[in-house]
Amino acid sequence: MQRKGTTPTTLDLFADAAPQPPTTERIGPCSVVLRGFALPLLDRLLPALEGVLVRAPFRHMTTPGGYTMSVALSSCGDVGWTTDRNGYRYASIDPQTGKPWPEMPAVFLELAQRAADCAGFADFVPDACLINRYIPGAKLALHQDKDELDLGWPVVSVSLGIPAMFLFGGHARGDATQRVPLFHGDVVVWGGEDRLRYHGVMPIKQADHPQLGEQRINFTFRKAE
Ligand code: MD3
Ligand code: FE
Repeated sequence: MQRKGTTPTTLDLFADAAPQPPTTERIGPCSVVLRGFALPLLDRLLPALEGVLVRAPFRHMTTPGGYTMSVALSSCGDVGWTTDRNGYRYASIDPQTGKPWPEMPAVFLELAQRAADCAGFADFVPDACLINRYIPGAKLALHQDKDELDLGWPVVSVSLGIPAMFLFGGHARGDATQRVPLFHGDVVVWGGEDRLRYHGVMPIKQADHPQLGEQRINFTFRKAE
């Protein structure tokens, strides 16, 4: 990252400096990063998140292959995403509590819709919000998201807490990946031809965030049904 009027350096000495104005970066034909887009809503987002997590606490799910995910998950909305030995699916009942997933807080919906609008996807009404928690060392292997019924809708993701290096691949697992750093408050919208691209998250580096501590929380908004 470089700033006008400063000499380019490889080491960004201003990484923790005052917030920068919002910027939009295109990372694919139908994908944009909206830097800092969630920051103005943070005072409403964090209490809403706490409310969801009281009803649907983070848990480490098992993949169909028998591995325990290093990322802890929760969900809110009409349906939540779950995985176990039987496979991946969206379900209206949280298998851990036996109750419906918590309602999607209004501020979550507002953020997802505003971001989708900015990226050119009007009328996005997500019915699911997956909440991922990464602690240092946690990672997400390259995968595609294709459990949603209508892949014409985008996915909107919101990053909070310590940074992550997002891996953005192609349509085949072996395709080259580009690295996209994601920071507290960044929102990304993926749609169109990018919707089925492989993606993942590199192991999270040790760091401490003033508000969220040693963790990264990521929301992904989807229209699943
Ligand atoms: C690109 N989460 O929950 S968000 C996931 O940072 C997931 O927690 C990552 O991948 C995370 O499935 C990345 C970014 C993301 C989400 C869905 C996508 C990127 C995507 C779907 C298609 C293409
Ligand atoms: Fe994904």
